[in-house]
Amino acid sequence: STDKITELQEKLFSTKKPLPIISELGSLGEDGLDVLMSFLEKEGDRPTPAVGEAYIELYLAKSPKIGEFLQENFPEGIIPLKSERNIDYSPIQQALVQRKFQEADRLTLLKRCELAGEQAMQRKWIYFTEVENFPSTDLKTMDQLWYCYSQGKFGFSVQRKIWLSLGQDFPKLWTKIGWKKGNLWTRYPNEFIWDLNAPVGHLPLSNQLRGVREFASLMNHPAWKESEK
Ligand code: UYC
Repeated sequence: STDKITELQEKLFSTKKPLPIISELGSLGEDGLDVLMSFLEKEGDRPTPAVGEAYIELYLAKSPKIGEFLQENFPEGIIPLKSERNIDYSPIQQALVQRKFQEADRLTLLKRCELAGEQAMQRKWIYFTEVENFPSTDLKTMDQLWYCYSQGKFGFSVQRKIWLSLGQDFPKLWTKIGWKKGNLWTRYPNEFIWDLNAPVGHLPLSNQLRGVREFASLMNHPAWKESEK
């Protein structure tokens, strides 16, 4: 077992596909978790899905020693919760590390309303013109939270990549990410898949009840173009 752990440790620091190794180490008890802590010490300042997965494995282990390590080194998780409008994104981070995806989705809509301002908070939905004025910093924070705490499956930038690959065709995107089956819309909330078995890009949701323009503004936001350069 020590041999096994040493082997996984070596692989972890050299492979291009660390995610399965991290999950395996997470299931191998204290010695495996020690490797994950050293992985976080080394890589924790560069958030990736691998770093997020290691953080979650450690967080869910619920050991006092590990709790102290996380509290000391990553009190706010592994994503810097930057906001240009003084918005607190820690509730989304809290939900995601516990893999409570439905709650994280509700919070992500709530925070988008907060970002849009007082009127959007009252009406509980967002105009596309408000999305255009969202600071890139805040959108990227929400996107990184979803991306890094979902093994790279979820997030606005993931949805955008798929949308671009489909020639910016929204109906094709909805089918691809499980928001529509044939002519039928997926019904909120029970028909959506609230775990990592969902199709890539399934979450977070954008309600299409008032048309596609809000989601189109999100997909077209300058935030994503900067990092694609
Ligand atoms: N809902 O169908 N949706 C709601 C989605 C549509 C509808 C919330 C997503 C189609 C109604 C979320 C899809 C449609 C409500 C989503 C989807 C429709 C509602 C809660 C696939 C009918 C009640 C947050 C594209 C044909 C609320 C919110 C209301 C809620 C998400 C109906 C997250 C991704 C066109 C009646 N749907 N939604 O926004 O406002 O309220 O009346 O997209």
